[in-house]
Amino acid sequence: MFIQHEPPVGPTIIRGNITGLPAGRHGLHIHRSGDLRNGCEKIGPHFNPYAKTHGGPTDQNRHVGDLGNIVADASGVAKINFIDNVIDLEGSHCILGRAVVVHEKEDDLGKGGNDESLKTGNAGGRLACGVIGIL
Ligand SMILES: [Cu+2]
Ligand SMILES: [Zn+2]
Repeated sequence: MFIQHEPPVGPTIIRGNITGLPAGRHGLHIHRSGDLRNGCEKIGPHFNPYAKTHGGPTDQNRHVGDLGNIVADASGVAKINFIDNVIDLEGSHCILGRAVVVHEKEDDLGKGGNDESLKTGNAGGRLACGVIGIL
């Protein structure tokens, strides 16, 4: 769930449980498109309307879609409850209709020291994705 009380003003709350994951840290991103006609393959790169490099959620230099990592426990459950100050539910940072993605690996938040780190955080394959819709 993405909750913003007065869009596009103020933080967006991100909350929920994701089950069935391998234990450990997994990158969480908003990718540009919500086209799930071919699984998670056609959703494009990280949502990045300002052509910035990849980063962590609290970095000045980040894609709008960079939400950092979630952590799955030994039973494969990631309990998510945090806020983000960049994504919005209206306006130019609007994430509605785009895809939220859980990655195979940990996101290095742009600090991996290679080109891929500044594009994807070396977060690896896409384990799961979904379109962000309106409740
Ligand atoms: Cu991603
Ligand atoms: Zn990114």
